[in-house]
Amino acid sequence: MVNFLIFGPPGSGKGTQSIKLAEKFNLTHLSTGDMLRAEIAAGTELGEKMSSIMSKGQLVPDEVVIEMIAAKVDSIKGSTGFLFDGFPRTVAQTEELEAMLNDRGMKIDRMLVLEVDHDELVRRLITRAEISGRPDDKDPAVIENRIDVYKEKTEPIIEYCRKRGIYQPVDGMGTIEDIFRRLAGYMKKKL
Ligand code: B4P
Repeated sequence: MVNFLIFGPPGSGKGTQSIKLAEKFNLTHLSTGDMLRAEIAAGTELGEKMSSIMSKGQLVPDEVVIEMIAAKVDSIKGSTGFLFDGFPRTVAQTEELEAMLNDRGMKIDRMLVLEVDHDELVRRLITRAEISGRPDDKDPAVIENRIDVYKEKTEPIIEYCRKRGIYQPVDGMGTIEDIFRRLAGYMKKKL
């Protein structure tokens, strides 16, 4: 099995590219953002609790996403590899993911980091708000907060992965197809 992290600030194209890459390389796509939004849509108790945190652009507690991911990984049989999208978001989540994968005879093989200019991130999210109606995309102040949270809590994972020799920066500017080709090129080298 080969496991990838797709990484980058809000609006960098993680979700967009993960869907295409998972299909091309026959990987299991796991997005914690999608899982949390599914809980909200289903009106579960967990979803209700997480909804206000997410609409403010904050991170939900580490233990919530770790539990969700572990249950999902264990429920999937016969996968050729996982593509983790939007997870991990903190160094603590990264340590937990590594431990969880190691326990199951796996590891993180590559971290692909989408690099996108600040103004382009904001533009993409504001555009998405018109279609998705996502509360965390509508308000420019919430978008800025999400970018700040990324810098403070999520970006330190890059240094953690760099030390392990699995960090791969990728130019995330340009068309969806151009970026897809770049990412696929790096992934092919590991598969
Ligand atoms: P996510 O669902 O992960 O949302 P995101 O950061 O906005 O990225 P997403 O993948 O959706 O967007 P993309 O860049 O593809 O997280 C949402 C919230 O959930 C978080 O704020 C947090 O509260 C919570 N959460 C999730 N995981 C968590 C965790 N592990 N720990 C704690 N909390 C967690 O795309 C954005 C837009 O740009 C799209 O409309 C797309 O069409 C467009 N786009 C993409 N590429 C483009 C391109 N090249 N050109 C033009 N537009 C493009």
